[in-house]
Amino acid sequence: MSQQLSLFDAPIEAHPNLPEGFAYRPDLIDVAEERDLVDQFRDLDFQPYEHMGYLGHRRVAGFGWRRDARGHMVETGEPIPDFLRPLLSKVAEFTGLAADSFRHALVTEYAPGAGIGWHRDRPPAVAIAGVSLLSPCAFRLRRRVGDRWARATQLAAPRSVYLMAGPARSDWQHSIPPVEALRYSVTFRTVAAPRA
Ligand SMILES: O=C(O)CCC(=O)C(=O)O
Repeated sequence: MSQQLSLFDAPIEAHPNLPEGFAYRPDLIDVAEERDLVDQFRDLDFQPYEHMGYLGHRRVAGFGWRRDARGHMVETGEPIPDFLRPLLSKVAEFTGLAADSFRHALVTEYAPGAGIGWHRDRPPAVAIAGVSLLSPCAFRLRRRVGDRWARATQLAAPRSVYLMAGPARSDWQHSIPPVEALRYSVTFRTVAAPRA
């Protein structure tokens, strides 16, 4: 029988102040693994993040899926590169999800002063796991409750991993305020769509 759990069986621990479906673990990788990944990023074709004419202050290199001109996610068929596979295995183990259920990988480069505004990752993304590299960030979450915002923040340390699934992905928005020093993230997404 497969050792992998389905998304619905995944052991997702909710911290009292953090949304259901959010999980965090420090030290997913060690300093040498972090350095090797950052070395490999030098060969990636980073592009400025662009969404329907809006240019973000961060650069991205994506695999498996991309956004089309209307902002819809489309499958590209480009495989997740081999150098990200050991990281994906660790992420999969952390989430309890099968590694091959993660079909989108995105490497994001945040120069000092870059962040990401409030948003929710919409379907076809189902679960998002993110690894932080080189510098910490405040990973903020919020959800509308009547006329106020419920809020939570997780400090995402370098080499840590977080998971957003269930309500943390579908009901809560997330954002990262401008970072003080160069930060990379590698986010992996499971996708609710038949393979192209
Ligand atoms: O850099 C991160 O950890 C978050 C990235 C993110 O929110 C996104 O790509 O939608």
